[in-house]
Amino acid sequence: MASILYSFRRCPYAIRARYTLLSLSITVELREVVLKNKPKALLDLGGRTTVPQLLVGNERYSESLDIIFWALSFSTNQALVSKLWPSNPNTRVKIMTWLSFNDHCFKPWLDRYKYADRYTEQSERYYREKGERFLRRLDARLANSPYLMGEHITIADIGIFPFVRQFAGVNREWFEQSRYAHLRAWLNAFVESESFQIVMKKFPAWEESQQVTYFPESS
Ligand SMILES: N[C@@H](CCC(=O)N[C@@H](CS)C(=O)NCC(=O)O)C(=O)O
Repeated sequence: MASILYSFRRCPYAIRARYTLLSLSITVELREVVLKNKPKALLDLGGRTTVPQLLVGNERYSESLDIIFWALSFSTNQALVSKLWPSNPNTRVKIMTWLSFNDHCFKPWLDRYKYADRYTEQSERYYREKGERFLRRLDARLANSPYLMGEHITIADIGIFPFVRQFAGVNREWFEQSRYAHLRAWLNAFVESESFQIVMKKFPAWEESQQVTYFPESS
């Protein structure tokens, strides 16, 4: 039986999980969730009900990074695994630091920028400028290499690009003329990739009675 992934198409956490699964050619059963109407099967698991969540037999991975690390350990493509998650301890610390900064420092500003009409204490511009601190760092890094850790894509890139995409989408005109040319090129390469088209394919909300849907779909 395939592992089960509860997912939501536009969720940046779910996008990074699906992108990693696809990159490592791991097929799962996809259950597309409507956040306002979560399926009973997900609620019945108890505890966290956020997406993405992966069920592998009796094991449950209820955080996107847990899913990414499960996929890395499950894959038999060692050459690719060692590119996505290099064995060098310094590189690993750097990757985790970037991901942690993204999730804990950048994401809160992204939410405020995206929903500035709900966070009325400050202006949209204020929130954008707070988020830009991260964009500046990313852009400086990408001025010297195509990916955050150098010549090869790692889980730092996969784990961060969906959040930058959301930030860019709040005011596309602003982003397109912003000074972050390296970051734009990096983001565009992801968004225009064939993998991203597969990752973003639309699926109807999952229902218990439906036929199994696989991700990625077999071609
Ligand atoms: N830290 C979690 C965050 C996941 C998360 O917040 N997902 C959002 C969708 S983007 C969600 O499920 N929201 C619904 C809820 O909080 O009930 C992860 O890395 O997977």
